[in-house]
Amino acid sequence: MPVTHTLHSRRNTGNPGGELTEPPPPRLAHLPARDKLERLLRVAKGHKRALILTHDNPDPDSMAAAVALAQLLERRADVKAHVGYGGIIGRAENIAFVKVLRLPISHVSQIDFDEYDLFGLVDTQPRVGNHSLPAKLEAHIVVDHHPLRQESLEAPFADVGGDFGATSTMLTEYLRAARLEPSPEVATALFYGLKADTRDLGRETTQTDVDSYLWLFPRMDKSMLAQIEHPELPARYFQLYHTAFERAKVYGHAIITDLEEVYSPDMVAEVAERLMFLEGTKWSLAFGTYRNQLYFSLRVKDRRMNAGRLIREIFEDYGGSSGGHGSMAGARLPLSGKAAQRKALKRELVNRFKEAFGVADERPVSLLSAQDT
Ligand SMILES: [Mn+2]
Repeated sequence: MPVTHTLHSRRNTGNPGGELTEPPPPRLAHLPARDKLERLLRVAKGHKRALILTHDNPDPDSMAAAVALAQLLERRADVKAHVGYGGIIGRAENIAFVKVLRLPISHVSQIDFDEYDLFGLVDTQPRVGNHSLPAKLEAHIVVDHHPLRQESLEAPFADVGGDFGATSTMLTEYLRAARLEPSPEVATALFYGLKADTRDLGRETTQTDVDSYLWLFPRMDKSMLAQIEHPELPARYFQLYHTAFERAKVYGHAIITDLEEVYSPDMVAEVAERLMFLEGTKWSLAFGTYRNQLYFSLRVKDRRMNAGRLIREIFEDYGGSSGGHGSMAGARLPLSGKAAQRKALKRELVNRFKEAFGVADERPVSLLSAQDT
């Protein structure tokens, strides 16, 4: 059973008041897939219409997991299910992902929340602040591979914080437990979601991710995958990279770049990821503005450092929302005030990061004039 290793990985530390006479029930994330499936279907059955939401500016892992969950609810719980997202789908790969696989997803502006009686969140959690479920509505179903936030356990069904490199892996486990054959499109979506989140199984990957990858491989469509992975790119993509390289500053083992206005918030993450490839780099930070919000994206190579915790600590003080885990994290902060104030805020935030990277006193070198080591 590929999930058994998670039984030993983490213990439930939630013990409100310390007055429990019997041990708390094991957390869902630690149960075998078949038990989780049974619980999921019990929560869903009897409802009429489900809305599954990804996180905002969704990545392939989020969209694949949402579509797979919707299909699972339709076929096994008899609930009509739709997938919605907030923000925009901006990266060329992600646009191709939705188009090539003809994924049935709609923008929240096209969704009437009153039409639904069951709500799900995937690849995010209720209080993270990066999804578009209105605050007055509660999520019934939460499936996410990011670290558990205790409040998420208040949802009737919360499968959160197991050892999975991708939420797509979790959904693959559910499909297998339900003996549900995914269509080639859904299999391709899950395969690419898993591949992208684990960077080809090379980052924060567990045995369950590998098992899911191998299970999906014969079921997915290779030519569709190729169209997604090698999309045509708009001119502004190259223009953005031009800006990124031109403005990137190297501080010893850290590289930081200010992208100014970006055409899509997920490009901030892509650039942070790309600059991490610079030899000798341990920290990569990129930031940019999109529709009056400031987006930060952080990548970390040092295993002793936790990107998610660091970015949370910094943005907590500014009222922004953030998320992430060991090696990658992101944050978003609404911008107000005049240009000078915004500039000061950015400088302040960058200084906080520089301190955390241990390069506060380092003299910056422009990437374009940096010497090879
Ligand atoms: Mn994910």
